Amino acid sequence: MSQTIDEGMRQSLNSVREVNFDGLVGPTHNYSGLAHGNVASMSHEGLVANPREAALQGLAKMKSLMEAGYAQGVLPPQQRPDLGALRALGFSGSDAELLTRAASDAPQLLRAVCSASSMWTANAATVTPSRDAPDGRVHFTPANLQSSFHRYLEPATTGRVLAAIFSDAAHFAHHPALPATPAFSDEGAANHTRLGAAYGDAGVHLFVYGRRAFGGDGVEPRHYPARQTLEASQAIARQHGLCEAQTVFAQQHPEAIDAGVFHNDVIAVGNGPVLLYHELAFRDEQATLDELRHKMSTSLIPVRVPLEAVSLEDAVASYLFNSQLLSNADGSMTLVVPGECQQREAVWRCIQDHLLAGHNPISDVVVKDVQQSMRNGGGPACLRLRVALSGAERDAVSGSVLLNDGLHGELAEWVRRHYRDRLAMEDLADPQLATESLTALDELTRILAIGSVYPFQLN
Ligand code: SUG
Repeated sequence: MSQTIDEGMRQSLNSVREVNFDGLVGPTHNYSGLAHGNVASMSHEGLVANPREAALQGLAKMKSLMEAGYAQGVLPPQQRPDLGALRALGFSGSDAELLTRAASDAPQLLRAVCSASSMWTANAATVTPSRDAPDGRVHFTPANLQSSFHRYLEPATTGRVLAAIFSDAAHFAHHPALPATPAFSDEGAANHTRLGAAYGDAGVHLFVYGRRAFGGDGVEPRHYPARQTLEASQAIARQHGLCEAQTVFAQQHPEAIDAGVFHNDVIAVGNGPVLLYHELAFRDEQATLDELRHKMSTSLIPVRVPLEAVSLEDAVASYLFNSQLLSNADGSMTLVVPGECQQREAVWRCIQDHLLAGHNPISDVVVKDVQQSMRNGGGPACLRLRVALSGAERDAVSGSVLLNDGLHGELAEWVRRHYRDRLAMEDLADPQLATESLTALDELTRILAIGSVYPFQLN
């Protein structure tokens, strides 16, 4: 009997795969320069965006990874413009009047309520796989994203979307976003890395924070905000039932944040036992590695990129570390990098001479063009939320959100039908854009079969 259970358990653990849930780029994708401390967002303010191209670039990345054998999911964008947010801030009148008034009286607010920032689903939530949680369920906490107004608008809908997709309470547990106040500033999985042997094996959770809310020693960035607090990361670990032996909390290097590294996933990426990171990723590199080694039940494979090989400026401009590191069946790993890595000589050299030629499992580099997203500071890794799921958990996923050829075709056709190929700042006040966007999203919830998740569908 016990042998049967062990065998069943073994099979279930072997069946665990990482599913990358990419955010679909929304119809209002634009360059508003909203993200302070995000060099790409700040420097591309005012550029004319191409939402159609952005969404198709995202879908092309998803399709090619699906075709290469990786499990791929999709998450819908949010309702934008968020007219409810404008009303809550005192604007009134018809929808068209709201937009006109906001455009003339508070253009920054109009920009914020139009942002398509939910595409970066690495910031949607923090996820703990069932293997690590004491109740054997997958745990989710939407990030409160309180450090910027345009992103603070995301968690309510994110929570509904996650609850609609991961609705089976036997497998999935949902927690409320942390209090949206600076002490608990949380940016989700972008500052969380799970390390271990195979996906089905026990993991150690590396939480990276930029500052402490209470009792810090004052060593913090000086120019740009630290978006994640230690207290937020600790609260999420508590919500998910993670104990001390399963967690490592490390401070991000303040110099990196001041150079434009606004999330840990702009300077480090982990997968399985591999941690690919820049010399200036962590304030105390040695202590971070030592604690990981001590707590992991498999040997950590650190892949360190020294400052002399890649400067912080090159790291931020190329997003080398915002790559997806994906496991292959033979134990090797593929690094999915943004096209910008090819344009920086030092970075491309580092990939060839240091990463591919080094003693580590990275055997292959794949280049993806996500330039529309990159110009707002979102690379391949920002665009996806990693959810490790067993076979039974994948079967329990609701809606049509796991990508296949049919769904990809439908989504690409939907984008071509509804999205504009040009969006400038002055277009944000166009009431027609709001109508187009809602029409598209209403149809999308039917394609994805996720029910009503948007405020306009619930009222
Ligand atoms: O929060 N950009 C996002 C980019 C998020 C990238 N995510 C990860 N690193 N995981 C941000 O800074 C710019 C939007 C604008 O300017 O309209 C923006 O929000």
